[in-house]
Parts: sequence; C-alpha cells; structure tokens
Amino acid sequence: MILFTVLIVPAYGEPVLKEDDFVVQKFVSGIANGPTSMAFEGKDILVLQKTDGEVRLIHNGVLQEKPVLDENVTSEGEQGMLGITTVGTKVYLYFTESTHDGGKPLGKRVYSYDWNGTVLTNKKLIKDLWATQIYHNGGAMVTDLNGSVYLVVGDAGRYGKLQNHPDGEPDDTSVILRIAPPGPYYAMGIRNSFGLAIDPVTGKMWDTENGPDFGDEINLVTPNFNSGWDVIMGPATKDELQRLPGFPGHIYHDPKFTWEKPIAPTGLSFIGSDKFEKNRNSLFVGDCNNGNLYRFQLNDARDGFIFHSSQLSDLVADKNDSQDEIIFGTGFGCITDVVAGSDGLLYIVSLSDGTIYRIVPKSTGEALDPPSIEYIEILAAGAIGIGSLIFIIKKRQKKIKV
Ligand SMILES: [Ca+2]
Ligand SMILES: [Ca+2]
Ligand SMILES: [Ca+2]
Repeated sequence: MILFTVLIVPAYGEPVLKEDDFVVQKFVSGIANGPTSMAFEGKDILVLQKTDGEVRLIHNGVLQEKPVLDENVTSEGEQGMLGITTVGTKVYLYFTESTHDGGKPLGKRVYSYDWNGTVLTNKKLIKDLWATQIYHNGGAMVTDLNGSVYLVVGDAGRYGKLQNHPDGEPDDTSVILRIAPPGPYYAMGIRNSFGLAIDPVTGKMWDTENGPDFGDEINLVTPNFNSGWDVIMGPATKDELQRLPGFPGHIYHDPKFTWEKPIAPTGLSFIGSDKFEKNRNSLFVGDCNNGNLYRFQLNDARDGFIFHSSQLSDLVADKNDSQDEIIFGTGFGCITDVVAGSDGLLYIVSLSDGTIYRIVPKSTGEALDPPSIEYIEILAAGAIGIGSLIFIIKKRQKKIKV
C-alpha cells in the first residue's frame, strides 16, 4: 500500500505593498548564508552572501548553483561579505577577510575584480583598513556619475578626531572614503551605515545612518560632510553644535530625516526609469528592524523631502508619529539592500528571507525580460512498505499574476 501526500508549503512572510499600482514578486529565493547586497552586470545580478564570503550569480532570473567567487571571511556580528559596486565590468567588493571562513581576521579590505560573464577574476587589493571589529564596519559601496567608487565605514568602536573628539588620530573609521581613484575623506562623523546612493539627476550622494537607541538618519552627503557622531545624532541642538570640535575642512549638516525610535535603515535607492515614471522624484529606503520599505518624496531641488503629514513635517518621526505617509510596503523581513535594476525595476534584498523581491508597476504587465519567477516548494511525502521517502521538489513556475 502506498500513501502519498502533496503539500504546497505556504510562502513565509509575504511582503505587502500599500499601493495597487504595483506588485511585489518573489524574484529569487533560497539564497543561503545571508544576502547583504547586490549589483547588476548588464542583465545579470551578482549577490553577496555574508557568512561564507561567496558571490552568487543570478542569470535569467535563476540563482546559479556554483559561486562566481568564494572569499575567506569572518562573519560574527556585522562582519562578512558586505559591499559591492561596479564600474563597467570592474567589480569592487568590501569584506572582512580572514585566514579561512570564520578564522583569524586579517582586515577590512576592498578588492577589485574583472567580471568575465562567468567568474570574478584578476583580484587586486585596493584598500586595506586597519582592523576588523564585530560591529560598525559599515559596508555599503557606491559608484558616482563620474565612475568614482566610495565606501562607508563605521566607527568600529573608535573615539578619535573622526568621531568629533579632540584627540585620537584619524584611522579611516566613521568615514565615507573615496576608494577609486583614492581621495581624501569625503565625509566623517558617521556612527555606522549600511546604505549609500547617488541621485541619478543631481549626482549627489545620500546615505542612511544608524543611531544608538535613538536617531536613525537619512542624509544628503555633501563633499566634506561631518555627520556629527559621537556628539550629535539626529538633528543637532544648539548646545551640541557648540560642543562639536569638528574636523578640519568638514562641515556639519543636520539629517534630512530622523527616526527617533531605531528602525535600522539600510539600503536606499532612487529610480529613474520610465517604468517608475511617477516615482522619479522619490527615494526608497529599506529597514532591518520592521521589514518596511519607505518612500520619500523629494522637493523640486532634490535636496530634501516633502511631507503632507504635520507629524513628519518637522523631519523627525517621533515615536508616536504616524509613518503611514512614508511606508510603501511591509513584510520584507530584514532588508539589506534596495537597488534600481538595469531593467528599470526595483529590487529588495531580504537577509532574513534569503530572498530578492522585485517591485513591478502593474502598467508594465507581463512583457518583462527576464520573466518573473517564483519558487513553489512541493513537499511530497510517501510511505512505501516499511520504508519512507521524503522528496522535496523545487518547481519553478512562471508567475502570470500581475
Ligand atoms: Ca568562503
Ligand atoms: Ca548625523
Ligand atoms: Ca515629528
């Protein structure tokens, strides 16, 4: 006698969008070991795995089994394979390198590689940062409109001049560094950050910054920016401004938006494509604590935000303020990256779900390339005689629902 049951395992933690004009698709799931960041090379996607130091390829919407690179990383806390950006076929990676995965730390390092369509080759050391800490290593990288590459590094537990203390020599902590071509500190006074973005219209840089138990921020990062840590987090008081020793040549600016209660903001992105025509004047921001995707409306000068709610017009989400106006979607788990794709769609990397979600305007219909794909796990369990077998079949199906 054969018993055979088929179960369709329901998808876990499905994201929901607040607007009917868009749908969210599970683009690729089953990314093991904590996806932290992704980047496009043409239509291909390179995605980083935090804890094993692998870079995986998504080709035609399918996660390829063999990694295109496998580095040795420490991964405790906020260490691991952390940041990626590209300049043509040149790929820059930032990670906490070690003797072997989980082994003795060697340093926070940026390497460049060449992408040949199959693997990352020609590894070259670009920047060796002095030490790796369990927390506040930063990680996000970005390329500006001129092709210059930037990296954000957190305070790594240091308290010197770069953290707005009177003493303690600069040591490449709490900064945004121009990595290629090498340049002076672009910004300092940053506690920690997981997000950098370039406005495709103005070319200006924006970041997210993580406060301690208050004061998560979104900043417009002008050249020689001082973000204020560890004297100031969130908008400055007069007293704090007076106490700020500052750093030569660097100018303090308040954030463009602050959360009083921590949300752990991470990746952020503008999207300039025709497919998001109504959102070209928006900045999308992800968080890790609540699984929210936020959308901020830019002002005409694109140097700040517009709010309709009086609660948010003071540029602070105080702990009892409604955030309805800025929440675009929920249920994404711990978002680590938000990326405008080369196909004009918006991609959301979820570390906790091991998934890349994709946001598609309904108006674009099904005529998308590559077609959206979802994985449905069918668990087929059968008992045959005295033995039993469990088959897990991953069946790929084209998703037609738009
Ligand atoms: Ca590895
Ligand atoms: Ca700040
Ligand atoms: Ca407020």
